[in-house]
Amino acid sequence: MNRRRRPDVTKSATSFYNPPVPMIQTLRFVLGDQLTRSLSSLRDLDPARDVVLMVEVGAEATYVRHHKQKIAFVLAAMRGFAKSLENEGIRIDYVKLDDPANTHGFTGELKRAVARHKPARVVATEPGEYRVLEMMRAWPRDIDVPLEIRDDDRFFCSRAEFAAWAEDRKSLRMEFFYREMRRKTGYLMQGDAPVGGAWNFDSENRKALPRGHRVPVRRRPAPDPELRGVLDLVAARFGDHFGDLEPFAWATTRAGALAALREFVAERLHLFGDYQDAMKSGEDFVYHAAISPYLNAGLLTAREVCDAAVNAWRDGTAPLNAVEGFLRQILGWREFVRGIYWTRMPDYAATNYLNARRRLPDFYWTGATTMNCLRETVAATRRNAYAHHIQRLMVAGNFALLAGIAPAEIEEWYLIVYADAYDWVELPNVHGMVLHADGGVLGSKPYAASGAYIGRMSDYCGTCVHDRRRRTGAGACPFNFLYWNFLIENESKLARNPRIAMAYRTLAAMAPAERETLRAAAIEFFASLEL
Ligand code: FAD
Ligand code: DLZ
Ligand code: SF4
Repeated sequence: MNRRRRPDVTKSATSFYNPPVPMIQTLRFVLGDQLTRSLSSLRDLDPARDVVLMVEVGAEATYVRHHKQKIAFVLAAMRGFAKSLENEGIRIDYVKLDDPANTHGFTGELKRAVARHKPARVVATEPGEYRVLEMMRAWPRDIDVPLEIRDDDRFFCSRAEFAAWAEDRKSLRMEFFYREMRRKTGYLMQGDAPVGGAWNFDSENRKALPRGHRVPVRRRPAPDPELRGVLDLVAARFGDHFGDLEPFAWATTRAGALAALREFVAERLHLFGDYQDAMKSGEDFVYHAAISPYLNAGLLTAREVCDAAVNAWRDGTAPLNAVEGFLRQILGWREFVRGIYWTRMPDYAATNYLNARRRLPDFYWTGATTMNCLRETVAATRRNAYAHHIQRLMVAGNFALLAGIAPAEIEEWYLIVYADAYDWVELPNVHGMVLHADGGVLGSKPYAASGAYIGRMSDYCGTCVHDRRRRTGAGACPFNFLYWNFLIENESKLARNPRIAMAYRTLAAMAPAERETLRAAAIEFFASLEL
């Protein structure tokens, strides 16, 4: 069949593949975060008899009102992936957002496609979100053909394998899981022992950026031709969503994602470990990889990213502390949070161990706050639909923890604002790592920190109207009195935790009047924000 004659997925406003076509064996439904050629549902594809279904639906952009760049990224990446399959001679049924017949939901679009193609069966890969799995579980009632849901084997650890590892363990700790993953994959292993004689090199890592240090400029990927149309579509339909649409920060094709990975490995990986906790005004990416949207949507696989990092160590272009630190994020944290998500959902999301109830302050959207660290983090988030890990954890997250923001409110914010955010990865990070709302399932302690930490790891405090050295009184850094107030408010739940025992010893040594002053400062602060 002549490939050039195939309809162009970019030009049609409606489904461009028009049945009836006889003998459709399998309809293969691929979701917007499943853009991987080796996806389980595409594996045994027969181009002569199968059709791949991809659908742009309003519900996925609006069930929470995603950042404009996130929507544009997913839609442009979907179109690019469809085109690459089409170039292989695979039949695609691609429903665009502006198709007048679009029902704007996965179930409605699957039903319409089944009616169009009358396939013998439907095959899908399990989704990344519990919400969508619930939908899929109802599909056998909605469609009159057999449905096969396959494992998503793009991860190093399957759901079943994680469940087996977690079973009977009193506590689940990333460190031990990560060591299992190192043994399983052989990454940075010498027989049974870790290369370099240690499982981690954190003592060499986590430095602040030296004054005057210049971070290599992250190149913005050249815009893919597909992207312009998508940007216009998103501006027209979702213009009132949070975030800047342009300049657009992301590649949307596999080639672009691979180029971004190569650039990271060549220019930033060698200092990833040293500066993984560093923050700097105006440096939105520092030495981070900025590849999470690609990994989570499927444009890159976790294995090829880990291979690239480990090869850089083998070639001598990146040191062990950097490569191990980076590997730990992907082989360790990424797999671990997914395992927690799937073994604990749906009950996990409903827990609220610290009984946090306050509403989300408006400045998470507007950036209008005197706290410079938060202003910088929200501004970066708005610009790129990205903030690096320490901004997410120790600035936006730390504030939400200390202020007792209700888990559901801050979790929705994270799900909306980041281009890499899907429930399976966002929820455990926010609910567990940041808020300790799971009571310690994911991490042994909450990451509560005062202004001293932010002062040490960033240059934010230097230009802030608040004084990170002051606990109370005029100009005191809110992170300071909120930190002590947090410990006081949660004393009955946290004081016995050995990992924060030292802070509670300091609190115990504090004069009652000092405690009262800290409480009063926090209460006044909450009142000023109407929280
Ligand atoms: P790098 O710092 O360069 O790390 C490399 C890769 O490691 C990342 O691309 C990512 O795939 C993986 N990784 C690192 N840390 C984690 C982690 N804690 N959990 C899972 N994967 C990790 N990551 C998401 O992909 N989606 C989210 O919605 C998300 N929400 C987060 C919310 C909070 C409150 C926190 C503290 C972290 C969150 N993370 C999330 C994890 C991490 O912050 C991002 O993966 C990272 O910032 C992405 O940028 P990068 O590619 O430059 O990562
Ligand atoms: C995030 C997103 C958006 C904005 N739009 C679509 C879409 O139109 N079609 C689609 O298949 N996927 C989209 N996605 C990604 C889905 O939300 C994601 O695949 C599910 O949440 C399952 O993880
Ligand atoms: Fe943030 Fe406090 Fe530093 Fe200001 S002084 S930037 S509020 S940590």
